[in-house]
Amino acid sequence: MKRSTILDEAAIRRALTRIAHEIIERNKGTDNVVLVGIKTRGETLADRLARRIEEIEGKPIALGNLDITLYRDDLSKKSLDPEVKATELPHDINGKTVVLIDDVLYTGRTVRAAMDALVDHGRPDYIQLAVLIDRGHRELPIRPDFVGKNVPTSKSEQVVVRLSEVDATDEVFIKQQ
Ligand code: 3GP
Ligand code: 5GP
Ligand code: MG
Repeated sequence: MKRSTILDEAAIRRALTRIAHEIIERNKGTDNVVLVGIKTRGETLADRLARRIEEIEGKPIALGNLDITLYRDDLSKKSLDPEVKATELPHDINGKTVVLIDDVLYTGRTVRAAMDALVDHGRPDYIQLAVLIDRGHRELPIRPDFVGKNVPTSKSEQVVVRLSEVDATDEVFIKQQ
């Protein structure tokens, strides 16, 4: 397997610290902000961002998550539509700014499904998108507001995201299938 590292542990930490500052700055604080992670690794990233933002701002931030699966039995057919499974949105999102968080942005179909689920739940004033990696190949007019790293990929490559809470290590690398 050919493998090339994109982000190591320190680089992931720095990217998340920068994104935390960007979210605070863009929204002039976080009083009206709800972070919503897309499971599984987006949820982990949302937890980390929430902790970082709370350290910086000195007060708690609203946090939720969405569980989205794809209507497919393999990951090679990229264009099938994702389905929203379970949702934990403990906070009222009406009139709020929701920041969706995912590990990798690819076709954009997962984010579209997440936005559908959000608007069923309430009417946020704004929805923003934060991703650790944007690997390109969008199939919908969706773009991230906050990006850890833009990584041009070929469709045959896979971006592997390892986060210590789930995988016992922090690393992002590209795997050639
Ligand atoms: P994660 O969100 O826990 O990281 O989509 C289900 C899981 O498979 C996701 O796990 C996602 O990261 C991972 N995955 C890896 N490569 C792909 C891919 O090319 N497409 C999709 N949809 N998921 C992928
Ligand atoms: P989408 O194609 O809808 O933008 O992405 C679908 C889901 O799969 C998202 O949760 C996204 O994070 C994940 N995903 C897509 N491509 C990759 C990839 O190459 N690596 C990883 N780790 N996740 C991916
Ligand atoms: Mg993901």
